[in-house]
Amino acid sequence: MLPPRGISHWAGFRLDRPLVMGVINVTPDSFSDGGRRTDVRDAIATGLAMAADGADIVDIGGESTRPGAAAVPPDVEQKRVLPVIRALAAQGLCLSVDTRNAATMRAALAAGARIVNDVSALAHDPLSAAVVAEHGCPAVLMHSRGESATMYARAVYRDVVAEVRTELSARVEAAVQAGVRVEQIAIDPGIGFAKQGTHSLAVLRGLPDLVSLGYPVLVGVSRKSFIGTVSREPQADRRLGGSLAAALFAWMRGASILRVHDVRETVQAFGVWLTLFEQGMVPLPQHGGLH
Ligand code: PMM
Repeated sequence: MLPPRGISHWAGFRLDRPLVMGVINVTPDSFSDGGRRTDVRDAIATGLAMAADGADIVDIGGESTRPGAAAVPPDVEQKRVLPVIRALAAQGLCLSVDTRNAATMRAALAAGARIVNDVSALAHDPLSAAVVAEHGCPAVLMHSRGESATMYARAVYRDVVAEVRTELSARVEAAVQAGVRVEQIAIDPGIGFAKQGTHSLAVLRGLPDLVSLGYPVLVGVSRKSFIGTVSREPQADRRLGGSLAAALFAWMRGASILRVHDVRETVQAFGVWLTLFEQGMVPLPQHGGLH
C-alpha cells in the first residue's frame, strides 16, 4: 500500500496553516456516574468558547487516558459525551470524539461528531475500524503501547522514532485493510503515551520522519508531563508557556494539527508566528512534501 502524497486537506480543512484542536474532557474526578448536569453544561460552554477563540476542531472525551486511569464502561462514557456532542454539533462545531470504543464511536458519529480520535489507533476495540470504514469519517490513529496501567512498563525503545514510525505504519495498514480510506487518516506519535520524557523529546525532534509517511500529523503536547519535567512544574495547568513553545516547535517540525487545552493562547501564538513567518523573519516549517 502506498501512502498518499501531496495531502493538502484533511477532514475538510486546508493544511496550509496550523489546525487547532481544543480538548474537552468530560471526566468528573469526584463522581463516577458521569454526565452530571454541571459537567455537561460546563463542557458545552467551554466548547462554544473554544470555537469563538478559533478552534478548528473540538475534541470530546469521556474516558481519562492518563497513565494509571481506570477504564470507563462505554455506556458511562456515552452518558458523558453524547449530550455535549449533540449540543455543540447543533451549533455547527466540527467535533472529534476521543474514544477507544466502537459503540461510543458509532453513537458519537450519529450524534454529530465528524472525526474519530483513538489513542489506541483502532486497536483496542476489534469493531472500531469497521465503524470508521462504514461511516467514511476521518480518523486520528495515535501511537501507544498497552493500556494506561501498563504503558510505562512498555516505554522501552532502542530507537523511539523508528519504532513509533513502524508501529504506526502497521496500524495504518490494518485500518486500510479494514476499509478506512487513506485520505481520511491522520497519525499521532502519542506524546507521553508509553513514553518517558526523553522519548517524547526525541519524537518531537524526529517528527519529520513521521511526516514523511505522507499523512497529516497531529501532536498533543499541551500540559504533558515532559513539559513539567523540563520546566520543573508539577502542576499541569501551570504549563501554558511550555505548551506553547512545544506546539510551535511541533508545527515547525511538520505537525499539521495541534491538540491543546488553551485555545485562545495557542491561536494567538500561531497568529504572531505566522505574521513573522510571512515577513520572512522565521524559517519555513518542515512540512516535507505535504504542501
Ligand atoms: N492525549 C490525551 C488524550 N487524547 N489524543 C490524541 N490524538 N493525542 C494526544 O496526545 C492525546 C489524545 C491525554 O491528554 P489529556 O488528558 O490532557 O487530554
